[in-house]
Amino acid sequence: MLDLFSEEAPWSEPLAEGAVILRRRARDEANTLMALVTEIAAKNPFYHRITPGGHRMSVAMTNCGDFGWSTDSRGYQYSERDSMTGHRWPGMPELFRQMATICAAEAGFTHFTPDACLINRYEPGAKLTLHQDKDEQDLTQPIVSVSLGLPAVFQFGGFERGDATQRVLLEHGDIVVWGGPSRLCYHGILPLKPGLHPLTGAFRYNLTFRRAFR
Ligand code: MD3
Ligand code: FE
Repeated sequence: MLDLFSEEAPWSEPLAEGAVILRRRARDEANTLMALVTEIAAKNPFYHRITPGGHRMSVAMTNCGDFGWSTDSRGYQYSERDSMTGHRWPGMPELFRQMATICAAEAGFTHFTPDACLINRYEPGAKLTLHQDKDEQDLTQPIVSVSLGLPAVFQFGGFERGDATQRVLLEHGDIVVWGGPSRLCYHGILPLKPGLHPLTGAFRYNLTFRRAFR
């Protein structure tokens, strides 16, 4: 018999001090979110950017919102325009803004209003080496991350690059809110395993909602 209620409801898992995974929290919105990502990418395509060290990133990126994060020969920065195109970033869809604010509040961070959304696209083999996110002005503001499509192994450690790391699988629809002390933890993504997802095909997408400037 057709059972419309067989899917598990979202659940939450504490991950570290100030960090919580809202499992499958974006599952119902995933189709709409992906359609919006496609619209954004039609205006401002995904690029593999070149880091100041001259390396081509295996993750392709675009942004939406008042500011976008990118890297080029000059460094890493938030800017109002894409230095590749000279254009302003596409606006942040209302659904993005609302989900980020609501999920931050569910994790205990009230009044979070993102001004930037970085969209990462992973293809098989793409990875993000251990790093900290500290290009934002106010590090007391959380970051909300939404994973869509193929699963990836997320790695997170401590406040020093050499600290022990834990591994967590991030799957389609998972949202993670990073605030408090966890905001400055080193983290990364292991090389993506090839696969086919019904919504995203051969890719994994990750949306991170950020407050870049006060
Ligand atoms: C922990 N993105 O864009 S999302 C990034 O899946 C980034 O694309 C990964 O790391 C991705 O900077 C991981 C989870 C995440 C995002 C931001 C964080 C974890 C975080 C900021 C601080 C601490
Ligand atoms: Fe990061």
